[in-house]
Amino acid sequence: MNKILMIICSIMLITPGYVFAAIVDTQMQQVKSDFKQIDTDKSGFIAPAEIQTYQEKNFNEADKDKNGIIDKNELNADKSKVFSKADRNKDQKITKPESASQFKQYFDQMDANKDGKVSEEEFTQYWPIIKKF
Ligand SMILES: [Ca+2]
Ligand SMILES: [Ca+2]
Ligand SMILES: [Ca+2]
Repeated sequence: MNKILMIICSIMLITPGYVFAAIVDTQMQQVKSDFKQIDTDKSGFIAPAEIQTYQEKNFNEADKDKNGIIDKNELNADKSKVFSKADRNKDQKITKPESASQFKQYFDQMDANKDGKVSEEEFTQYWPIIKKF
């Protein structure tokens, strides 16, 4: 976390405050809209099943030819970095189980207080790191 703080500080030094604020604002809006999208029952928390639904939906969208594997071309077309990280063995192919286990890991990372659900606060802290804005 300190590293990130340092990066943010150095960005602030070289970027005029108003530009920086605008960037952060846009990112925050994106993160919040992602949260709303994943929290389908609008409970204010993301349940494991909800992140799974999100993962499946995104997987199916990225898997253009519907063969159950996201290959190199599909990966490049898919702009969400959350999928490229799922390719553990770097063979430029992501299978559904690979993707599912990656999202389970994201969930565990985000659930900082380990209560089995991800609050908006937990989400806004980790999602930008996971998505690597
Ligand atoms: Ca929910
Ligand atoms: Ca495919
Ligand atoms: Ca939690």
